[in-house]
Amino acid sequence: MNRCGTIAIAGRPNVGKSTLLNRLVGIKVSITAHKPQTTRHSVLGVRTHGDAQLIFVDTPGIHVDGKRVLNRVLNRTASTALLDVDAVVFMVQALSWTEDDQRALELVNRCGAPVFMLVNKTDRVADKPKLLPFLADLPRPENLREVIPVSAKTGQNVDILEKHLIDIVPQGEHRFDPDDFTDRSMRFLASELIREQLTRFLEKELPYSLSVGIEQFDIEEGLFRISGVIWVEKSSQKGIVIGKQGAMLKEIGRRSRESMEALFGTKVFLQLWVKVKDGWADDLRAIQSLGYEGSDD
Ligand SMILES: Nc1nc2c(ncn2[C@@H]2O[C@H](COP(=O)(O)OP(=O)(O)OP(=O)(O)O)[C@@H](O)[C@H]2O)c(=O)[nH]1
Ligand SMILES: [Mg+2]
Repeated sequence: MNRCGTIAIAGRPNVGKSTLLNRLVGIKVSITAHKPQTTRHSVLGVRTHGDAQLIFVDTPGIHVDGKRVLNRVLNRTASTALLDVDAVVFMVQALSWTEDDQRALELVNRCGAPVFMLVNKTDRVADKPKLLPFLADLPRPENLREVIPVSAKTGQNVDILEKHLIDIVPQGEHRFDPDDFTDRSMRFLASELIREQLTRFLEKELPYSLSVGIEQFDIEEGLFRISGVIWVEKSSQKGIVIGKQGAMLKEIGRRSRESMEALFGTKVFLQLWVKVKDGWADDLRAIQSLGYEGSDD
């Protein structure tokens, strides 16, 4: 009898949820960056271990300061993803507990599924004994099963989590082919890889105001021909994205193309354009038109 379960990965922004998802799945299905709220969609990652299929839902980081519409939509996307799952991986960062962690804990407590609490980035803790009082004082989720110190980056202890999850998934038919690793289209993954490079290069200059659309995705013999539009809020931001004599856009394009070639295993021809869409991060309809799920109530 096969087993199949859905596991949400939740926590405040920047704790390493997407890095963990990619490690659990074995390839990059969700983009990562140092900037908070990098993940904006609930991305599914799938890994099949024999008779047990684990379907992971990466969620946007839960953040208390919900003034901007985009932030509220992201919080809503995260809490919706916690409904109806078989387990929750609640991630926090070693030696750090913030108001956002508290908010994330409240949402995790509402969902009722068993919780595995991961204390991530332990590779950054040089003085390991310091972890002990932190672990002892951590607020405990209601349905806590295990607290596991991990490093999503190095993979340390991620196998322990994986074993626990394989043990608890309920009986059920597999929803994905064993070779599938995500429910997202190549088109979506391509747009995310562009957004990843934009977020990494322009971390300080362009808070939240970027979005990417794919206008062309043609599969030719031995080549993917892709063109993408980078949407910014103001024309001044357009200049920043393009850079001096186009240098920034060229570098972002080169890196995006390389990560697409690595993910798709084929040559990619990539063209990027930058366009201005006025005030989109504050405009719910514009956000929805760019493909974000969720509503703002
Ligand atoms: N040193 C170290 N860095 C990590 C680890 N896990 C993640 N990071 C880094 O932390 C940053 C945030 O990682 P993400 O995986 O994007 O975090 P996230 O929780 O998905 O963030 P949001 O999508 O914004 O909510 C990136 O720069 C990662 O490389 C870890 O175990 N150790
Ligand atoms: Mg993320």
